[in-house]
Amino acid sequence: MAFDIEMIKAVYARMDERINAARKVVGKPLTLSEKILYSHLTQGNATSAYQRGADYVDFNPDRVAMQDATAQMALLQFMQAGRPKVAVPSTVHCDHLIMAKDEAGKDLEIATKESKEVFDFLASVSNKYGIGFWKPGAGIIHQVVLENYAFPGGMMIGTDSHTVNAGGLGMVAIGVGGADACDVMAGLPWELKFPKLIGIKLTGKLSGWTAPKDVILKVAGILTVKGGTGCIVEYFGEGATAMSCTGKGTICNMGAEIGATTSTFGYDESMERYLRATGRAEVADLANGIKHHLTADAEVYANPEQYFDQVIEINLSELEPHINGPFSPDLATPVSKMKEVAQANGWPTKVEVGLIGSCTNSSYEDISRAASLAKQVAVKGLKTKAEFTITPGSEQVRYTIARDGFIDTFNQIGAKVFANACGPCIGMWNRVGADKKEKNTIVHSFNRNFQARQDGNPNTYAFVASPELTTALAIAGDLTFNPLTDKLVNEKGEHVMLDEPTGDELPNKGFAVEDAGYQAPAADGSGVSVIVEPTSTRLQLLEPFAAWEGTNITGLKLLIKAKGKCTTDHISPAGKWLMYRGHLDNISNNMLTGATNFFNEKINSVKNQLTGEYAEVPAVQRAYKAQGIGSIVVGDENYGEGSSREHAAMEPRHLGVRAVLVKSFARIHETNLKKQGMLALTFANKEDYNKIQENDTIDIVGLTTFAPNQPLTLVLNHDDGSNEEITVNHSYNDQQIEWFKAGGALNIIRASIGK
Ligand code: MIC
Ligand code: SF4
Repeated sequence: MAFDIEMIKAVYARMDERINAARKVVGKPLTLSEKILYSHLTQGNATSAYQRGADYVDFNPDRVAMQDATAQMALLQFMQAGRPKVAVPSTVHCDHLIMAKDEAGKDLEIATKESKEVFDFLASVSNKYGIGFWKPGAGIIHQVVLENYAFPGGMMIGTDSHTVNAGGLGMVAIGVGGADACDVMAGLPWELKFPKLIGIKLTGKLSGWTAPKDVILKVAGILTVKGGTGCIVEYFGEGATAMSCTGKGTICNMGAEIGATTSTFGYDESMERYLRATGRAEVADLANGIKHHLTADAEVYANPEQYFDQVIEINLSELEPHINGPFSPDLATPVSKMKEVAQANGWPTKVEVGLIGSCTNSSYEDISRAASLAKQVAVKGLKTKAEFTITPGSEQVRYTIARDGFIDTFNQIGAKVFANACGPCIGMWNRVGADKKEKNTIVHSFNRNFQARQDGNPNTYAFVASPELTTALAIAGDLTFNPLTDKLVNEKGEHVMLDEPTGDELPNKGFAVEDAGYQAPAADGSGVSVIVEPTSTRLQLLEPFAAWEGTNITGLKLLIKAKGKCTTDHISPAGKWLMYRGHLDNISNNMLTGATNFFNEKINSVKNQLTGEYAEVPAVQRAYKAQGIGSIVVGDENYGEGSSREHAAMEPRHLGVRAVLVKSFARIHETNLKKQGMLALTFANKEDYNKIQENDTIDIVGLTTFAPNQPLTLVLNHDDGSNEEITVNHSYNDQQIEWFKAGGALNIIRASIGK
């Protein structure tokens, strides 16, 4: 039985009217993205067309998903909103807090003990407020959502940047911070700047070694980590329809790595097959009934240049497998060029570990294709050179692949099967020897490979590839091995080639599972109590942030001028810090500890302007806070790229940083800063980054007349007594300015309780 079928019926029932209204105001055929967006307007039927990339629009998403590491903050905020029950179907998934070390069973047992307090908290809040709860071990949020909740034409938000994965089933699914999720669960509209649209036409057909992953690895190479910012990417063409639904999920999933708001595909037979295979024939039947609304109008795909802001065409028949990395997911190298490129860059070529799975690539198809390679190891007399690990995406996938013998096949090449959880992907990997910080290479089928992300070692060169190629490179133990052309030497000294991977899109015998790990909420949760111990180190109830003081903000110390890439992994690292995701004060001790200080090129070492001494970033900021002095953080391009974690915005807010001034922002992080009552500013002239000096005291002028589209002025007071003014831009609309004034969006919801 499908979850929330009545909600899906209601969405489909209104689509015809809403899409017709939209077509009228837009005045031309519609893309799929527009159909979904316009049929989820808070106002109901569209009365005017929105300008892409310019207009802020209120939407009513159909559902909300949260994972354990971000759900804690989201729900701590929701608890303050004064609502008895969530307004839309919502779920919590326990996947980020399980350390991968030995094997699934043992690791899970340890994690459930260690994080008992947090899991109990999430389970009881879910129970109380009507939220579906997926226990530790049930699987990774995005895989569980794809298997159970995603539906063509739907719109959802989730407190994780890879929520976009559900685009594989034709949704518009968007990653957000917890405060946004809190709004939607409280029944408020959700605001988004109407996105621009990128159309990607896939011609030809995937074959041989090339996998869906290679499509997105290639796209990342073309668009870079910033290229999708503010855009929805819509895929279409014969190559798209010929691909599996889960393959589409992989492509959408990693669309987060190009900064895209989300990615999506039109409803087709692959989606129908997947819905039926995952027990949702009813949804497939409903979708078949309104098929034409679940894809773009025919004119759009026939002449995409007229309807999209940018069009890219990729011929899948010619697409080579790619390997992206190290340290950035957009550094794309075709497999045939790796030898040359690795040598030129001095990348270590011995592969130490191959890791497959994660929310990006753990479908039945992925695993069966990887297993077809693992099988060849024994048959061809080979020996696997690297270590090999698997993190299945859900219990349903794990149970089914175990039944079908794939786990046994992997065990024969010495694999470790970790729990159905994020594990190494998010740095929950107790990798032996990582603390020695040796230069080494790993290859994985995950989506992100920022420095130190997987094992905490900044000298680990992590490369991203398809599960098939990851398996082949692990067998070879060599990053430069090209399975399309190269031979391996087996134990007998013979030269052998690996055969192309083969697999099944869906299990022939159907999916199976004994206990999927789902816990339904109480029908009436009013009697359920949620306990947060005041002495807890892992959970802390939130105190409201102070409102704006009503004046210009002056005398801010420069906390750090961050140099180069500053992702959310640099601002609020994960790994060991994940344990404090529910305790704002404790997690604040990781604030910006991964960022590089422009002035001394060191990580986590900034000057305390009060003493002249260098110390760790959180310590310096706490020293300012103790004196009641505010500060400002300066950054480079695409600041806050990566995760949706709002801790990266709440920590500076909590510790007294007032503004973040950068060359450009990643979307989710910019919104998170606004939501928490911070000033998110951009240089009007990017060169002004160079004017910021280490001992600057900075004033923000113009706040008493703070208004949309009106720049503010910053006065840089240098320590030689001189000062200069620079102009800074912002993207606040009227509503967001109210958040700033109230000291955060939540203060506004709080104030409305009882009204
Ligand atoms: C990630 O992939 O970086 C995460 C961990 O899933 C994050 C969420 C988080 O930081 O909790 C994300 O992508 O949003
Ligand atoms: Fe988990 Fe990694 Fe997926 Fe994020 S990207 S949800 S950490 S598996």
